[in-house]
Amino acid sequence: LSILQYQNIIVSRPTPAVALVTLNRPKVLNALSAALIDELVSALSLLDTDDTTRAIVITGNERAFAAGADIKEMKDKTYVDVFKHKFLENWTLISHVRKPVIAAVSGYALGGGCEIAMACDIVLASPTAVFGLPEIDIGVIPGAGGTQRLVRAIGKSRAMELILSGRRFSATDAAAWGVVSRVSEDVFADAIELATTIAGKGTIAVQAAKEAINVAFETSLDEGLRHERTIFYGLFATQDQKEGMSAFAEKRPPVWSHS
Ligand code: CO8
Repeated sequence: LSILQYQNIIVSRPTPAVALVTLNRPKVLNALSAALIDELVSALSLLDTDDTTRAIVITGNERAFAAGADIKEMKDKTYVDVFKHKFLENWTLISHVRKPVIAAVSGYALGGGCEIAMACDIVLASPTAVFGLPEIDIGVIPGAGGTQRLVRAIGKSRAMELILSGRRFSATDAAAWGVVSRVSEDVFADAIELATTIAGKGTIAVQAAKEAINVAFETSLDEGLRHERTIFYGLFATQDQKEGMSAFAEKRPPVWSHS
């Protein structure tokens, strides 16, 4: 990991199995330039295939998780530019990472910043976090999942109100509505602690659980239940299932081989 050097993000390893990706354009509140997104996507791809990494935390700084796509970079683009070059299309890879990804949000999570947080598996927010999809105020709409994920998270009426008005919402509202799992006084430390807990479980079961939960967003209940059962059965082919259940019967902690 020490070889992962970037200009717009910092990749570090706070605990042996956890990778921390810090968005790092503090002067512009971590505005998501194309270069930043390229680096984020590239780092996540590498971490996803790195055997030592079992959970990932994405964060910003106290003042901003990210205040959205870089408006100054976008403002002169034409339809042909964005269509032809699939502007920011690669950012969707964030939601295809197999490993658990936790967003630790402090300060602004606006526009693309809010969308990146919502694309993560778990979002923790500091009491100062400010969420919002203000794209309407710059003449566009959310373009990175906002109109889809916010509706699924908080329902149509609230999503309509927030996206059509561009109004920001607080950490407390985000927690009450289920956009974030909880408000945390020390969001950076708590996210790493949660990531470390998850990284201490059997990797295959963790990734299988994530996959099964994500199916719930994409299909009918019947299909989802079938998918869940298939994944559940599949885990009986793993060493970790043998170990986990034997350890329970033998009244000892399991030792995962992640295989
Ligand atoms: N883009 C570019 N620069 C930005 C952005 C941004 N989104 N946000 C802040 N900055 C810059 C400011 O221009 C300023 O730079 P400078 O010092 O050179 O003038 C610096 O950051 C500090 O910002 P402010 O002076 O504005 O700080 P304030 O505390 O007064 O205000 C706000 C903070 C409220 C967050 C304000 O900066 C703001 O409204 N920012 C824009 C928020 C926004 O509209 N976001 C949505 C962008 S559109 C979008 O995200 C579409 C998503 C598409 C897909 C993305 C894929 C991942």
